[in-house]
Amino acid sequence: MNTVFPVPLKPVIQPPAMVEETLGVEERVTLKARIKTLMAQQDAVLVAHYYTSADLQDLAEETGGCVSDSLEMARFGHAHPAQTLIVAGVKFMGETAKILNPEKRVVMPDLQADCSLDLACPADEFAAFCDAHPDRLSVVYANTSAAVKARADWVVTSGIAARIVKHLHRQGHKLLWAPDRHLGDYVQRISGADMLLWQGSCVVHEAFKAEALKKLHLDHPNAAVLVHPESPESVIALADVVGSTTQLIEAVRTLPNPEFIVATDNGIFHKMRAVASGKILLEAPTAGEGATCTSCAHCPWMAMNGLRKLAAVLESPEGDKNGGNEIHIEESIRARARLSIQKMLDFAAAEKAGQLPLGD
Ligand code: CIZ
Repeated sequence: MNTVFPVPLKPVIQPPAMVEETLGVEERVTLKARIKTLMAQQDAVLVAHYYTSADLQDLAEETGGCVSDSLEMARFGHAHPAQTLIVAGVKFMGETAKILNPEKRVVMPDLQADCSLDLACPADEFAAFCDAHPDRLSVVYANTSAAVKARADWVVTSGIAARIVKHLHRQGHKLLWAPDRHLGDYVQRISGADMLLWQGSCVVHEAFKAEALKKLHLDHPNAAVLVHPESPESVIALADVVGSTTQLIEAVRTLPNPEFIVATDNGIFHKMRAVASGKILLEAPTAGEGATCTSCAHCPWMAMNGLRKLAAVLESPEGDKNGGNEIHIEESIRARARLSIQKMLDFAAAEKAGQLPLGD
């Protein structure tokens, strides 16, 4: 299988400086109480990603919301009756919530919380990529803008990407993939599909180092190595388990190993500790020979979310363009993006119901 690289390697997007919210005990308690009152008044539910702060994850669970990956965040927000969805995560997650729930108010603690993959794939360049290859179906990762999703045939998350690509490959389709080159390469290797890959990458996963990981594993021979597929191939090659956030959490919960080396955003440790309290969790190294660690296993855009900002958003008048932090998407883009997301949701539902042909 020949994988051609028709687009230049995208420079790794320079992330903003890491500014994490730090709260004293009293301020945390006060903020949480204020946010809970405001949420009840505004008929709001909080959906938080595994990579956000422990405070936001706890608050989501304490208030009947959910902490999950982006696919489950979208599903949960859609099924929940609340009229306001608060999305703690990065911009594409808020956009996905709005795409699926145009009638709801969708707000985020910080609209500047972006994603290096999304930023590395501008909609006009992606459209030109598609136009140059009209014989191929386009499959994009969820970490893209609404406009890119609107141009794509399929949207996938990391948890379902390989299964959808295998399905499309069996149907005889050739594919375009964007924007994560490592995830695309991994999916291509395990599916055997003919894929042209966009050349973006995630600032967090790009930084994991294979040589340093080997050394750490030698010091912890009983540890299972868990790797997110946005990581470089050399790191994936060392994994006992390669999977999405939800799949890696499940591995920590179910595998008998006493220790785990985890190559993904360290925000996930909060949930991992909750599901497997006695186990030792180690961050996969982002330092060592040739290190270019800029994010050091935590996404600086995810870190922009916090309780103070969430309280401020809920306190600002609804519809206030400057303070409301509400997601708005032009209707024609939203409606087209919905179609490509819906294919993924329908595929997942058919899979669950055992309605796909064997092997899909
Ligand atoms: O889809 C998500 O939530 C992301 C960004 C990663 C994952 O593996 O779940």
